[in-house]
Amino acid sequence: MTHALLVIDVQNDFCPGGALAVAEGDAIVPGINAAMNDFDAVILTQDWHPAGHSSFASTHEAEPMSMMQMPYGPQVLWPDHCIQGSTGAQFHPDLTVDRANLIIRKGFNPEIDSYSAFFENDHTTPTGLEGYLRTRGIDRLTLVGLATDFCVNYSAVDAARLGFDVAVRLDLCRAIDFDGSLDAAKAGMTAAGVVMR
Ligand code: VGL
Ligand code: ZN
Repeated sequence: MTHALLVIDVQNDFCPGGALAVAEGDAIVPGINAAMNDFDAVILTQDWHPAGHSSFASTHEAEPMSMMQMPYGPQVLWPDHCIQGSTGAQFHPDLTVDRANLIIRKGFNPEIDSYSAFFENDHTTPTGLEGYLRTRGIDRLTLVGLATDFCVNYSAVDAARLGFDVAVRLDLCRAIDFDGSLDAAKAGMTAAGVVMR
């Protein structure tokens, strides 16, 4: 099997001091760097929103972390984060970005959020990652990164549904854990056939 490491959103805004900080988000960076040597390919994702993105609470003059009904379903409204070209959108400075074969950006469509590395939140619009993996003969994925309960979760479930062999290294992930989201994510990943270790 050809095995890729998929590193989800290890960006400044998801680390302590960032706009949507995940507790200990930076603590996983050394372990991720070390793990990169064990894979046939390394792929990084980068959350990459335009200013005024529809997933931002400020766009709707709403409270951050409130919910909004979008044409594609319910959406959490986040603080402004990972704005294209900003320092917050850059990878954590200690992440070994040079080792990446591919960097895939997501969330650039102003009208649709994109938690998953494979599809936007309408579950239909592809990012192109599936084609990259298939054409390179990659059939096995290990996911690490931020946040366990949102972008790692959505990416892992989509990958499993697409037929990839999927594992999540929970020790190399950290969660937002908002309103039961971590427990729900673990249950969803288990149901989809994702192995967590
Ligand atoms: C993420 C919320 C909003 C993530 C991205 O990377 O998990 N969460 N945008
Ligand atoms: Zn985002």
